[in-house]
Amino acid sequence: MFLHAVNSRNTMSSLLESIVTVITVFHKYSEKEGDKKTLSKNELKELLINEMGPIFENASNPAKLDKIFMALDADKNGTVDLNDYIIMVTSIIMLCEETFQKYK
Ligand SMILES: [Ca+2]
Ligand SMILES: [Ca+2]
Repeated sequence: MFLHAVNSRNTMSSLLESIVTVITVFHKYSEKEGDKKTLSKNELKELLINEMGPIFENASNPAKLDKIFMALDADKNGTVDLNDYIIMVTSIIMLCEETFQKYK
């Protein structure tokens, strides 16, 4: 059922499609080097710059990237996993909503 929904992307609701995109983007970067299921600092940097440009412009600054990475790596094991990433995406959704309400 779930796989069928994911495979028939063109008939998907925009919310389901967005959820699949969130996961697909994570793997696009997590599979570049080392552990395929986690983001290294380099992989995170590329994801932030390419996919979140306007929000994380400062990710190309090594000191700023260190801070972002440490904040996301809640269990301090040197990698950002899907769970850490989803918490980041959720926080950004909340921020967007706040901004949206402010300027509505
Ligand atoms: Ca990786
Ligand atoms: Ca971690």
